[in-house]
Amino acid sequence: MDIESSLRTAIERDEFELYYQPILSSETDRVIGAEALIRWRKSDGGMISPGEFIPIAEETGLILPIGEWALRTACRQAVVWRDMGLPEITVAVNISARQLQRQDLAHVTQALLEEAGLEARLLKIELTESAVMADVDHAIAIFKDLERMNIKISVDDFGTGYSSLAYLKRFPIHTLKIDRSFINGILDNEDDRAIIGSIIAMAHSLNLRLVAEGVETEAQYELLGKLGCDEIQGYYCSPPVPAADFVAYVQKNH
Ligand code: G
Ligand code: G
Ligand code: MN
Ligand code: NA
Repeated sequence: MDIESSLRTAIERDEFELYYQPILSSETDRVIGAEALIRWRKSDGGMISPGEFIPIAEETGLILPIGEWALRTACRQAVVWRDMGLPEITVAVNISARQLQRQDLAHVTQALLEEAGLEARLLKIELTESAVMADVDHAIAIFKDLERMNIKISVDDFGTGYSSLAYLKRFPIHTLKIDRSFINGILDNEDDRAIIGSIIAMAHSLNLRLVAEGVETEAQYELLGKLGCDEIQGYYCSPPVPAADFVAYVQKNH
């Protein structure tokens, strides 16, 4: 079977799973969020990475049902964590351009929140800079709907596209996630450090929160905290892990 036909049946066969990567506050060093990242385990046991199948899901439109499954699953998981009495954790779900193009993203999201019984403020929607820029007026309209519903929006992979912070000011967004390509060099490259410093300063002047992605070492973690970065995500803290391991991580780091 080709990957497209296997993808078509993967939801019915329950082959998808969400992993969760912790996001820490640099102020408290505690877990305040999780990014949900989809995993596909085929019936033969083989794992296919999202980097491989998400583009196909986008081309074929299968990202619509898969994306809805991911949103529903993440909302339910957040309710489970809340009801376990874990410290408050915001769950971020990746949404692709194709999902944003739909008129009813806000409605679908509202319905899934209600179905799960999750407060809107505990959900974040992550969109890449390029998905946002693909149709700016439409994105702004959808973001306004989401904002009215009290759902926060993060711009993912920030810095890899062509948008400027001055431009993003038009959008009702809450958080910028600095792409990991900027984090790699901050310790030994003065230019990279200067770029991060100015992104942080400008973002804060626009009242945006900043997350650094791809933080892999303690030295990077410490430096980003000093530079004023609000939240940290990366292998240094933890890779994406199954839900049960995420809970263990939160309990250990609290
Ligand atoms: O998890 P990984 O570490 O391999 O993620 C690879 C890419 O797949 C990332 O760019 C991520 O944004 C994307 N991705 C992971 N899960 C989802 C999802 O549920 N929906 C969408 N649209 N993209 C996802
Ligand atoms: O949605 P986004 O494209 O930001 O997806 C995050 C991707 O980055 C996932 O594929 C995740 O597994 C990966 N990732 C998370 N932390 C790190 C890290 O510290 N280093 C690297 N190289 N990749 C990471
Ligand atoms: Mn993301
Ligand atoms: Na990213």
